[in-house]
Amino acid sequence: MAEKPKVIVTRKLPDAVETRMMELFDTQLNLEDAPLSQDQLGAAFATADVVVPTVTDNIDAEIISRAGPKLKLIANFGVGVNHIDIVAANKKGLVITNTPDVLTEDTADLTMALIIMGPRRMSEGERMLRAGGWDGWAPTQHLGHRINGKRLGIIGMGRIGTAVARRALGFGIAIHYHNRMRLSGELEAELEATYWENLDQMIRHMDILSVNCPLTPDTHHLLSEKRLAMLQPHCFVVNAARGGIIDEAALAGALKRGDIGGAALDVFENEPTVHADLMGLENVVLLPHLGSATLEGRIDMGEKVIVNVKTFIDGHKPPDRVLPNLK
Ligand code: 8YV
Repeated sequence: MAEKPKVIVTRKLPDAVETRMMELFDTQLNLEDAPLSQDQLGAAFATADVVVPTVTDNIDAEIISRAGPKLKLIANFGVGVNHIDIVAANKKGLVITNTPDVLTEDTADLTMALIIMGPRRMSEGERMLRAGGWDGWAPTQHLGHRINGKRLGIIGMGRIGTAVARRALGFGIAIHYHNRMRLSGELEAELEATYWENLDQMIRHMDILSVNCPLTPDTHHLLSEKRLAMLQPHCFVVNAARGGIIDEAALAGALKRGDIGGAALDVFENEPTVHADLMGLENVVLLPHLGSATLEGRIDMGEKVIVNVKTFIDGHKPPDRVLPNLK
């Protein structure tokens, strides 16, 4: 029997996934779940046939330069690959795969929750109650804003953006979107969606904005200070994609000054650090990157990783290959 490939997994994964990986490959697990230092990550790249990283690993050009002769595949556990220098990996001849589709519905559910929680001031209410500050119902107490009938601008209408639109439509929200590519007429009609080719024009008219695009060099600080200044004063900003798509310091400033209505964020520019000003603001919902955090989703993600590794090792094209966006 051929020797099993050495697969190094950088973080603790669900038991079912780890057990299957142990059966199929010569797998090195991280049972303590301590994030790897850059040195440990470099050592993994030097010795493995396959590395299975997550969003918490910073796979920059330096780490990629340390890849040993055996390393051929980076099978990312997660769909976003902004933490991997794809161009450097491609130059080095490394194949990259990710785990699309299986986390779409969970991430869209969480995004929809943020779309409701922010305007309805839910986490504010919970904080008040837990702090012992609730002295009973009152007609004018803690009033939020209705989401039914409002305009939602979705930035990035891929799998997750579309799944968010489907949910929001069910809540009676008007769907608007900006995307590099326009949806098919059929899908646009189904979602009753309005396409804006120009992002600057769209954001000026929205009541709620939801960021659902990947983080790439092109989308870094897409919601810049200048763009945040274009929003209506009651606009809510929702982000369950990647923190770096919004200029977090500029967002904190706009919120602090009351220039916009509020924000509901599941992701941050320098996780796990959150901008100090955001921490102190009441009209901000802050969640610890829970977008795809369901047991079912994590197991499905692990199964995707296994299929990608197995097909690659067996000499076939892995189903979820990520190619560099060459211009
Ligand atoms: C994952 C995510 O938790 O898959 C992604 O891109 O943002 C998250 O939902 C994480 O990335 C796992 O590596």
